[in-house]
Amino acid sequence: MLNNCQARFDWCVMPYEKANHHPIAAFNGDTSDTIVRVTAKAGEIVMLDASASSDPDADALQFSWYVYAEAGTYTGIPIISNEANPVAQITIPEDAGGKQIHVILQVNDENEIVSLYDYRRIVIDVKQPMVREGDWVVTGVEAVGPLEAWWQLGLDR
Ligand SMILES: [Ca+2]
Repeated sequence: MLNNCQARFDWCVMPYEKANHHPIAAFNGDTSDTIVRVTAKAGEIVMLDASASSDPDADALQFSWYVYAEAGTYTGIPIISNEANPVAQITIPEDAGGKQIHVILQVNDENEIVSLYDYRRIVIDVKQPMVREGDWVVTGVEAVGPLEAWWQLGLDR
């Protein structure tokens, strides 16, 4: 917050090229501010790609990926590899089926005036694995089949 105020003050008293401006965090090439929705299977490794992030001042960028556990419904903390790199990987735990995992991408610039931040939220819906009985796919006591796939209908089609 203090950093933002400092940057706004600089905007008032300095020409554009001498003030710092916010970096733009991109996820899979998307530079909007929308929440990203991803569907994954339990046990899968999901690529997290912020390599298209940029800065209007051409400042160098620092990256941080972390799980926002309080926002999700999965109670554990999934492992993120290369969490300080533009491209990271999250391993979806085997017991996360049917749960939601929220990942935060934080990008900040390396600027001599002040460092500014941009964020993205990636919401991962983990598909519920199911038990196949004959031609029917069963989740808990509720039959929802027959289905072609082992994964619950409607989550990503
Ligand atoms: Ca900047």
